[in-house]
Amino acid sequence: MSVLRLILGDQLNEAISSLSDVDKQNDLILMCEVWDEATYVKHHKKKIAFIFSAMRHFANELIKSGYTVQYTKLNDAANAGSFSGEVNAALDRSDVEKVIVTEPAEYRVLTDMRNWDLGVPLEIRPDDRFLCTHDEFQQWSEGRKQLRMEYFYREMRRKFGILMDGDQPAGGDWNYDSENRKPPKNGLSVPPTYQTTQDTITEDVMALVEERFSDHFGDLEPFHFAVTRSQALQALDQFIDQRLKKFGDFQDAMIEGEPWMFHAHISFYINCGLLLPLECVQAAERAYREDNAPLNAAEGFIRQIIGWREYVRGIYWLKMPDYETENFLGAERKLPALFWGAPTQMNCLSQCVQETKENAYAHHIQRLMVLGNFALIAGLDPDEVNDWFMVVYADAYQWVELPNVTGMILFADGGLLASKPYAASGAYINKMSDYCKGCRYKISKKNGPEACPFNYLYWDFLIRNKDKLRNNPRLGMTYRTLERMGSDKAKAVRADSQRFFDALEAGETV
Ligand code: FAD
Ligand code: DLZ
Ligand code: SF4
Repeated sequence: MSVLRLILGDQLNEAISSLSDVDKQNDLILMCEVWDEATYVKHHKKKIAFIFSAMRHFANELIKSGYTVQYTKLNDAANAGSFSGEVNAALDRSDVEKVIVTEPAEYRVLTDMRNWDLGVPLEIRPDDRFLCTHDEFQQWSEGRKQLRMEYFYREMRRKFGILMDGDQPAGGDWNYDSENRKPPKNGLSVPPTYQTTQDTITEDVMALVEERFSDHFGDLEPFHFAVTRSQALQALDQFIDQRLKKFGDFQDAMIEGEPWMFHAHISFYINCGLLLPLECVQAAERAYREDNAPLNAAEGFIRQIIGWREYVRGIYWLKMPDYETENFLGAERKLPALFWGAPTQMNCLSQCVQETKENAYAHHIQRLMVLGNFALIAGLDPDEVNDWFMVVYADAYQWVELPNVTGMILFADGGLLASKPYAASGAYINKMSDYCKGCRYKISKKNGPEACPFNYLYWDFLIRNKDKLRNNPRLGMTYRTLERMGSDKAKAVRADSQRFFDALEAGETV
């Protein structure tokens, strides 16, 4: 009798809890490419190729290390199409006394798994790649009137002794966010991102994706993601050596034609297991301690991983399943075709969508302050926006995507995750990018057909949602400015926005 250890496509690490007590001689490892997972949303082609290639490479590495692996490829004739079907088929094939799996990262999969009827026990183990357990997050959140990332983040710093000098934060402050906002400057040179050449495993997978997923969004080629742990570690090293120094200063900056900026491009690797969050954080701290990176850069990067990443995951598990249907602002507008690449004259949106289509990646500020900001101020339906963000990025999993969309960009949870909506006029995009220079709209114009749509949609959003947002303490000044706005100006804002929405609904190019 053996134990069957199921490893999912985002659990690709030998340190995964389901393998902690593995018996190499007797136990079976099951990995499977299944239609259900590849299509529950129509993932970007690059994401499917990346996951399948990383899964196949990981299975080969396990085999080389002496494990017995049963691996089902998508096109295998007997592929059952689902996790439960594949586990049942493996149980039919072998003499198994028990199934062990690490807890799936998504609520959808865990709920399904809890209902499996296998005829042998199923043990679901905690996923200890995350630094904060569900219970710890629940305890931290209990009794707090408001949940704020900053306080959670400090707890994580203390708990793991990260960037701490004794019991004090390195440098004396917990957070150097105010030093993370330099606008792009002329002549800023961005190093090329990590690239691998494809091997035959990746080539096979790319052919499979072309054949079976040709109707999915996104460009399959060029494909240069890391697909093994050692490649992902090289990508991390390259970030630490070449980009981290400037990550802090230019974390919020956007430059046309520079999709990668000084970001790390490792979310896809951390989320699927090729990298572990703690090792990424430790690498950044080491660079700071060895004088290879300034504190604002190391702290900014570390905050994203042990702060935001763990915090959004905590909120996800605290609030699911209700979190999926939140729509505090009652937003109902359909997602416009420009999100799928239909032409738009708004240069910032056009650039961000095009880069998303090419790379299955956009950096945080593109997601938050261009794509997300537009979705918020245009009043797009949270379901449609969530679907889009799940489809288009190679790092998308619901546990991290949903809180970022519903909580961070759409304020659809009424302020649970963020203290105020991240709404902004075109002035923010103009300050932090060079997109406006190449735009048909005029950033300096506030109203009329030539005006930047972000300028009037921003005020229209505040007017439309006044009843729900007026009492938000962080919007007090904004609403006082709105109240001082003359009625002619407010009418112009409303008329311009109506004209814009009519054009959008009529399918015109806005
Ligand atoms: P860097 O900017 O270099 O940051 C380093 C790491 O910090 C990232 O790799 C990531 O692991 C973590 N991180 C940074 N910001 C966040 C955040 N807000 N939430 C969670 N982790 C964070 N991230 C995903 O991993 N998957 C998603 O599906 C996803 N959807 C998003 C949707 C929206 C609307 C927004 C605003 C953000 C989303 N993010 C998501 C967070 C963030 O944009 C990406 O993690 C980041 O852009 C990945 O690129 P990077 O590795 O270069 O990140
Ligand atoms: C994202 C993804 C895709 C596209 N396909 C598979 C697959 O065929 N098999 C698999 O084990 N995992 C896949 N994944 C990752 C899963 O969606 C992920 O493990 C679950 O959503 C739990 O987070
Ligand atoms: Fe975007 Fe407005 Fe700037 Fe055009 S002018 S790029 S729409 S912010």
